[in-house]
Amino acid sequence: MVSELFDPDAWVEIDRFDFSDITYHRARETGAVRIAFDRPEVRNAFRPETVDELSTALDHAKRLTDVGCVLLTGNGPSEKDGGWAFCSGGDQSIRGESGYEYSESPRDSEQSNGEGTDPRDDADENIASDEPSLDEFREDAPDNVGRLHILEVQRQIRHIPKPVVAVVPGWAVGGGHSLHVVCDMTIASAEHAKFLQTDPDVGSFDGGFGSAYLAKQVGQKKAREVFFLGKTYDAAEAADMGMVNEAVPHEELEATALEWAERMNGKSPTAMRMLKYGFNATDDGMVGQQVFAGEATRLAYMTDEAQEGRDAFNEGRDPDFDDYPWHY
Ligand code: 1HA
Repeated sequence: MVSELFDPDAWVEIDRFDFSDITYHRARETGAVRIAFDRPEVRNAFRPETVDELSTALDHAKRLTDVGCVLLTGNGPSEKDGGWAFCSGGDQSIRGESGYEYSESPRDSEQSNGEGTDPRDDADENIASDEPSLDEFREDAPDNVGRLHILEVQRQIRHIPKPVVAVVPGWAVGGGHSLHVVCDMTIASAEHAKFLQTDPDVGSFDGGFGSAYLAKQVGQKKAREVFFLGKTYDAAEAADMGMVNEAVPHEELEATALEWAERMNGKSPTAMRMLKYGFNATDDGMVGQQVFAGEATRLAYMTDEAQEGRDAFNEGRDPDFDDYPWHY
């Protein structure tokens, strides 16, 4: 069983990756993928391995040109006590002095597993690993350094050119809360979803999207309350605050999320991409401008006008833009 809320008839596993901490499926009927934390016994806390897998799946989902929506959720319930979770943030049991540590030194795991341990290696030759090979490090270089690379995943969610929906069946806590904040929309279980910021309880702080972007969603006073008082909010309260789009009956959570995906997939991919980047742009500074402008460049590339510029260069002649007006 993937998860009690998971409908096996609606999804097919993407099994090219050997994931241990997440599950990854694509919908049979619409262009959507479902990425789920799969550590329900620890309320879906993430460790570095989880973050690597999440990053790989998001990068893969980005490249699926027939997929218009990503659903991010947590499998459950916990076999131990029946508790539900979206994600409870960084796994505190493997937190070292400078961040979250791999269970095995990355160098040892590369040696013991040999080539292809990065799921991206044998997944698709177009999906290259951006990690340096560990034999490029000096023999005595520190290796199992603490990681905080969930922040890289936050940026992936922010920049993937399609909506990402947080589908919250239970606890969204700490770094898990920040993940829901950074997603484009959040749908939550009316009965079981609970939103809580424990960062300052464990001496951690997401001073980036997790707090600043939350304040854009719920207002400064309320966002400060979330972090400074650490109160727990249910789905209805979170919806009232403006950080959850809709609270739905627990049993209908995933089906409703899939309906949302289907609905979004009926829309123009270009319009959706430009909207997402347009929404991001004001908060993302020059990076937001760059990402938005990159898509404007793509649209321009698709015009005869830009193709005349390319053709003129390739043919060794001056470009002739006379047919193209100075639009106003
Ligand atoms: O803030 C950041 C970052 C900021 C900047 C850059 C990078 C960052 C990266 C990460 C983070 C953070 O995520 S910091 C915040 C880390 N998370 C927490 O502080 C949440 C800790 N957990 C809880 O507060 C509670 O467990 C809970 C509210 C999520 C659930 O409570 P509940 O339903 O009463 O269950 P509980 O019995 O506490 O937990 C069930 C099991 O899951 C327990 O294990 P067991 O006793 O059964 O062996 C519990 O230890 C385990 N568990 C839950 N959350 C975590 C966890 N184990 C490790 N890490 C967890 N986060």
